[in-house]
Formats: sequence, C-alpha cells, structure tokens
Amino acid sequence: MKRTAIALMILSLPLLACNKSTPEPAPAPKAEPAKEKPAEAPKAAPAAEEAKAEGEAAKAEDKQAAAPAADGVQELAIESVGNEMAYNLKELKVKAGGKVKITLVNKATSEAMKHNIVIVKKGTSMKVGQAAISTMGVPPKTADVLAASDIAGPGKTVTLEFATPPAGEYEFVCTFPGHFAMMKGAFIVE
Ligand SMILES: [Cu+2]
Repeated sequence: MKRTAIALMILSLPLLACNKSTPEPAPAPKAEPAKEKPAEAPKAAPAAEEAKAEGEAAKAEDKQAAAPAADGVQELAIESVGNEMAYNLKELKVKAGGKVKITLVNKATSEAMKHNIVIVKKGTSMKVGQAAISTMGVPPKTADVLAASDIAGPGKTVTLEFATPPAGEYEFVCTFPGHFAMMKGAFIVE
C-alpha cells in the first residue's frame, strides 16, 4: 500500500513539472540572408506578406500528411524530441481508407524517457493516459483506444499499423506515465 502511494507520487512528478513549465517558444523564424536596403522606402505590403508566408511555413513543419503507398498503406514518421516529453509533430493527417503505418523513433538518451504512440478518440487522451499510469504506460483496451504501439526505450524505433479509422478527428498521445499532458497531437482522417 505504502509502496503504491510512493509510486504514484513519483509518477505524478513529471505532470507537476509540466504544469509549471512555460509554453513552448514559437519556432525561430528562418534566418534570411541580409538584404540590401533599397534606396527608396520599401513598400510595407510585400514585407508583411513575406512574414506571413514564413509564419505559415514554420507552422507547416509541425504537421505531416501521409502519401498513400501503392499497397494502400499510408506511412507517417514521428520522433520524440531529445530527452523532452515531446513529439516533433503536433498533427498527423491521412486519407480515409486503407491502412496507416506510423513509425515512432525515440530520440532520447535518458534511460527514463520511454515513449509510445496511441491513437484515441478525440477528447480522451487524458482519460486514457491516466488509465495507463497503473500499467506502466500500457493503454487500456477500451473503445477509446483505436491503436497503440509498444513502448520504445531510448534510441529505439517502434511501428504501429492499423486500419484507417473513418474520416474525422482523433488524437495521438504518449501514454508512458506522466507524458500524456504534453505528448499529444491531432490525428486527422480526411
Ligand atoms: Cu512519452
């Protein structure tokens, strides 16, 4: 009993840390070669449009859309970020039909930093994540869980293949204890 209480305390530590952490900084704008200033005053409009386009490009880097393969398997690749509780993508998108194959690379070097990827119904990532605390990250087999990869240790790669769910919005989440609050994103079927 006492041991369980201690384990729960330890597991909740990363969560507490998450809550305190500041939001991720926006991605740094791409370095642009210094432009020579024209003698005439530059027109404001094109510069503004350029900045907007750059912002959209930076945003697009968070997303990945699968290219359908000939055999109907849409492949997606996602990674964890260093020793952080973070994926490198916030959105995964596929087309309805066929299958989806997701490859997750755990880029961590810290022994404690294990990850998985679980596809869940929209709005259930917290519920599923909480349920997986007592099972060391293995998600429950409930109707909320559409597909779940194995847990990848640091430096390891896992793959997850499943029938593409019906068109709609879902979530992907890491259910390794304490990670679900930060490690999640949108899984969209068009
Ligand atoms: Cu994780």
